[in-house]
Amino acid sequence: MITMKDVIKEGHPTLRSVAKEVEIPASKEDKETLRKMMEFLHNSQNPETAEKYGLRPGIGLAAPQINVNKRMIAVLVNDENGNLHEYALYNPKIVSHSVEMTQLENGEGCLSVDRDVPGLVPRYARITVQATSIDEEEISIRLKGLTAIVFQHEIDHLNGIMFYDRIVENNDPFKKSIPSSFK
Ligand code: SB7
Ligand code: NI
Repeated sequence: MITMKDVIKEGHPTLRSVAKEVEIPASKEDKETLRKMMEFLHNSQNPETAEKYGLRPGIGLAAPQINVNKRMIAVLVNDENGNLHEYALYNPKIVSHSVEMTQLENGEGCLSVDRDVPGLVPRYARITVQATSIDEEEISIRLKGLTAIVFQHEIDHLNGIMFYDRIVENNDPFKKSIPSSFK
């Protein structure tokens, strides 16, 4: 199973490189990596397993964060309306997005960053993502709110981008933001 010692930290060059496309059909090894990434998210959100293995709770994980430089992400998030979004994907791609932007009220964090980095991270309010699911179905999904933010954070990891690269100081104070109780 994946634990915190498998998660690489800022300063590691893999976090700054562009991950490679996964060849579909995926190899057994790639599929197993993606399955373990999702298992990590479940374990990290379960108070017993999180405590037992010392896991920081995570709502998303990108393969480069476990030093696998391939385009795979796992997302497990309860959105602001109480709906669960669970996705394990190969080669996710944002194919369209809103003009409107959003942000998490209290900024973002990252399992690969062991410090608080304050600041607002502008994200598209709505995105459409195409990807191949772990079951190898071509999917197209429309996302908004917290789920859309998490997807953008994870897809950024595939492109060597960290959340703090996007922090802006001069932000519109009237812009609608998502309360951080949903983080
Ligand atoms: C806040 C947290 C995350 C995404 C967007 C806003 C996920 C944190 C866990 N990760 O480091 C995943 O890359
Ligand atoms: Ni991250």
